[in-house]
Amino acid sequence: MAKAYDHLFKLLLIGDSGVGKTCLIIRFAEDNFNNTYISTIGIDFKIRTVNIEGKKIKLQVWDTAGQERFKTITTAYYRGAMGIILVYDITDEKSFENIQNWMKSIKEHASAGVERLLLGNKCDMEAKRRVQKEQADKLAQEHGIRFFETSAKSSVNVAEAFSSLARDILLKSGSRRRGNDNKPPSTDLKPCDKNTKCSLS
Ligand SMILES: Nc1nc2c(ncn2[C@@H]2O[C@H](COP(=O)(O)OP(=O)(O)O)[C@@H](O)[C@H]2O)c(=O)[nH]1
Ligand SMILES: [Mg+2]
Repeated sequence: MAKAYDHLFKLLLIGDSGVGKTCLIIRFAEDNFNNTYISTIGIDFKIRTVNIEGKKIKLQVWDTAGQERFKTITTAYYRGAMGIILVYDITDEKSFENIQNWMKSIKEHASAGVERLLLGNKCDMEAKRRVQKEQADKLAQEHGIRFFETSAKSSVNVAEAFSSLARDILLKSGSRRRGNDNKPPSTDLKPCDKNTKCSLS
């Protein structure tokens, strides 16, 4: 039987209560949106497998299940995470300001090499926008991470955001296995053609 997946990545979402973390996970994993109790109490995790660079990547996406309301997010939640999605709400300035605190929390609790991604959710609510795209672009650049505006409600950029994070983790793990983090593949590898033997010099 074919292997169900090539890699398993654990991802998690953090950000203030109400920014739409649970809805983003449900949109990504089930292509669904609901305003009902499930988003209030939260979920543990959901799974979706995506295809990236010819690899089947199983994404296990963890929700805070409401713990963020009580600031009780601990090291246990961050354990084993390979990617962390920081979420704010474009209609809520405070949630954007708090991204700095969530960044600190990652620094304190998560492993050093974790990939991060910034999302400004609820981009369907343009009329109520309080956070400009440029502000978030700047913040993302300062931290050297990617940024997307998303809507869990209208399904804008949700799959794109998760896939881009998974791709970054995949590329990073590939370069780590080759033992040269962030460097392009070795140039010692001679190209193969009909007349030359492939060799490593
Ligand atoms: N308009 C709009 N509302 C959203 C969006 N995502 C979530 N919401 C609403 O925001 C509220 C909080 O969402 P929830 O997923 O529970 O946030 P969480 O506390 O971060 O998990 C709910 O009423 C959702 O229906 C979105 O993309 N657009
Ligand atoms: Mg929630």
